[in-house]
Amino acid sequence: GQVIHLADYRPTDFVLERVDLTFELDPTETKVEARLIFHRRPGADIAAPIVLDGDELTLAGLLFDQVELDPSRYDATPESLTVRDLPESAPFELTITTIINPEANTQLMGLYRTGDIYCTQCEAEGFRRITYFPDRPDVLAPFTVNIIADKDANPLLLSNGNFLGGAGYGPGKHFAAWFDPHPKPSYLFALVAGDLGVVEDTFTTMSGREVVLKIYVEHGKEPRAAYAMDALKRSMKWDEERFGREYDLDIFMIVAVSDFNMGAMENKGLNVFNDRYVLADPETATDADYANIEAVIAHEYFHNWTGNRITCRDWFQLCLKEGLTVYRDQEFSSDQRSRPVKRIADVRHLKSEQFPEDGGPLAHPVRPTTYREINNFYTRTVYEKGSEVTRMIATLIGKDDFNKGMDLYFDRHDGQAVTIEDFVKCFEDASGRDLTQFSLWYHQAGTPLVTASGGYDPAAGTFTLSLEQMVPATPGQSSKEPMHIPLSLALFGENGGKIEPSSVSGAEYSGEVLHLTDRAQTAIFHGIGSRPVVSINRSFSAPINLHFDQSPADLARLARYETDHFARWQALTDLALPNLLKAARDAREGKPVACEATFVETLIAAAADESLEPAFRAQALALPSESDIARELGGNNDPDAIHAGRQAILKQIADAGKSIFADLYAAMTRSGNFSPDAKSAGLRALRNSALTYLSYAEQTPVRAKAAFDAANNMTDLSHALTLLAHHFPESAETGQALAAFRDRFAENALVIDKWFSIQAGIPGAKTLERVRALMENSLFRRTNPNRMRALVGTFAFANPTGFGRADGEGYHFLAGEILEIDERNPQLAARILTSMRSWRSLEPTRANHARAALSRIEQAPNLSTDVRDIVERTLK
Ligand code: BAL
Ligand code: ZN
Repeated sequence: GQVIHLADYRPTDFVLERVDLTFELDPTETKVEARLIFHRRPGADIAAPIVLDGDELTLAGLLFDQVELDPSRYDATPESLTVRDLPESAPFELTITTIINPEANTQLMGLYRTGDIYCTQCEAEGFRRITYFPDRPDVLAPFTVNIIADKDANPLLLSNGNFLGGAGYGPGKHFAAWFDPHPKPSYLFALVAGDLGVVEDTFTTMSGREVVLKIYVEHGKEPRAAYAMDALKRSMKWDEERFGREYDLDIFMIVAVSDFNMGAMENKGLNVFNDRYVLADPETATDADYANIEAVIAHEYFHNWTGNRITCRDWFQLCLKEGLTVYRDQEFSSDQRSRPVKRIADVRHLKSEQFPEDGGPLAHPVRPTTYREINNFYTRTVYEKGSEVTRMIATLIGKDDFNKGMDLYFDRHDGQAVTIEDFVKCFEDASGRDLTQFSLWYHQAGTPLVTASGGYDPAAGTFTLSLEQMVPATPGQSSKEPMHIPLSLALFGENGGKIEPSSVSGAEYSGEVLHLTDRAQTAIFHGIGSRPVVSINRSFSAPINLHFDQSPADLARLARYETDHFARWQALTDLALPNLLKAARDAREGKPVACEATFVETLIAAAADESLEPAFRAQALALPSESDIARELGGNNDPDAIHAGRQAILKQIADAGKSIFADLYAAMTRSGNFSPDAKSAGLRALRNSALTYLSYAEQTPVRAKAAFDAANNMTDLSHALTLLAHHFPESAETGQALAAFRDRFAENALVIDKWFSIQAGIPGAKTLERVRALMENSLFRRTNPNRMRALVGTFAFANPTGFGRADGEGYHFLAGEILEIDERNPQLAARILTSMRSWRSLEPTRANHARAALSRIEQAPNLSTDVRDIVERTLK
């Protein structure tokens, strides 16, 4: 594939007026007839031909204004259809016939089969695998879709928009027609056909229109769609109340399918979901599953305005819809659940997933300027950092102006395909603030490092804070400009209570936000009567690394009385990290590992503090992960030493807090009825956390096995199984529990995914053999992306000691798998391969093995563009 540059963007020469599609569905020979009405864009070159995109297509017929076109006027290849000698300005119609094979479509892009269902995935460039088309997001048109299929096998025939009608169509067949009046780009097209069960409900919008809601799932799974339906209705209501956005069709449909590359897809009026983000009941779904379902249902629904009504001009603008929509779903979940706990979870995720991306060979700006394969840009940076950039706009200009800017965006750009510049302009116009420097967040990759140091002058009553920022070099960007970094900041007294400065000089400080705009800046806080304890980057107001040398005593103070609970958690993390880093170093040198007392005491006090939410306390007890420690260590990393050091610290906390953990575990007895709400989930999380520490202290699997046997919901059951498998892998209890779990859930694919992924995550060098054996298990399905992600993905992404075993066999195993997956599903292969992104920070022996494995992939013949792009960038 060639490199695409943002700078080369040009509007199309032809305007698409209308699309009329007819599908005659057949598993191996589906006939697609596309009637497309175009006219030449005023001002476009009158000699220009029209060039339509294709991907592995064969042209089976071409009419021009209903008449067969002379072959001298067109060229068709699998990748494009070019038609010449077109009218200067009059509209004309092309009728294009293609024959496609859904059964053979293992890429899961375009029209494919999942089980006995026909379904589509068109974002980003899947529509061109269905018919020749101007397959780019700035070409918008209303679509009419006619679907013809066998009636028995496909009682359901679905597409976007409103249902026009249906009828019999010859022996054994029927048809249905759909019309979507909202002009849309092809990536939002969807078609589903087959035999599915349905859950139905209605929602009355704020203007009083009744919308029919339908969630389609496999027959028999209808009860498991109830929570998704509830989340959908709450999302619809929230978008009306928070952003004034109302739904705009008569019907909103969700279809859950089991073979899907992404999490879900926001096709207009017809969302298609990976079934793991729809199906839930207490017996089979964890609290995390429920939270994810709520978030993904909301995310796809919110795209109806941020993505569908206002879409992207080109794929470089992907963060326009994704960053904003992640921000919206995070806000939704914060309002539905606990805001600080949601923020902690989101920041944890950002740091463990996006920071390594931003600090490695795959780093790219939130709004990139080049790509070779757009599928590889559905990244944590575009999504999660994109959300953080939106959040920073709200922090910078304040909530009122942010709301005004959003209203302006919806008013000004409804029905358009726009850019990040258009988006930012709305907030500049709403607030009167110049966001030019701020916009560097879209254009400069890399996580900024802010170094802070403070000094108190009692005589002058001033506190002086010196700040420096540095944005690391990233691929293609060797030198960076200083960014506009909004730092939420507050000063506290040594015994708590906020200290309000009388004035601040040297930096703008308003609404408790300090604006860092220069490379180095000194802010002086005046009128400070006693030594302050400073809290910087509260609520993680900016996605940065902060180096601020605070004493353990001050961190312990913040952990106790910061009014922002996110900042309390941050203080606990900042107390933990030096201990974990030292433990990793000591373990590597064979020295005994010891933990600082302030840290252990503060942590245990937080765990026991009944004034805090249980979910918060559970978050506090979940120490930074091994990959977090690796990132902080920065290089020459030995995963075994990191693991050993962290385990030693956990054991010391467990021993020190044993009686408290025992009390917690006993006190948090299960209530009779399961409820997936956030409060109940928090109680389960804290109880399970106590169980983990107790088991570390006791060093036997007995209590975990008892918890496994007593569990009445999947959260407790899978937690107990994970504890058994990860900490007592060789025990008889673990063997029994794994077997019992498999037998009980063998028929439930989503639960069996957990069974695979728990085992793939067992620390240590032996797990590779287990993973290999599991691939031969009768429950394993190579062709199912969820299953592949559960086993191979978990092993590569979430098992540093197993995947990163010293002899390099883990990396070589992955190389073999990537090449195998790539033949079938390049997108999936490329995604799993990104697990190698931090290979350069390994110690030399492992790094050499990793490089050899990557080179083996790079040198393989017939690599997909997807994998070639990732492997070459990773090695560069
Ligand atoms: N647009 C792809 C799936 C999602 O982000 O919603
Ligand atoms: Zn999205």
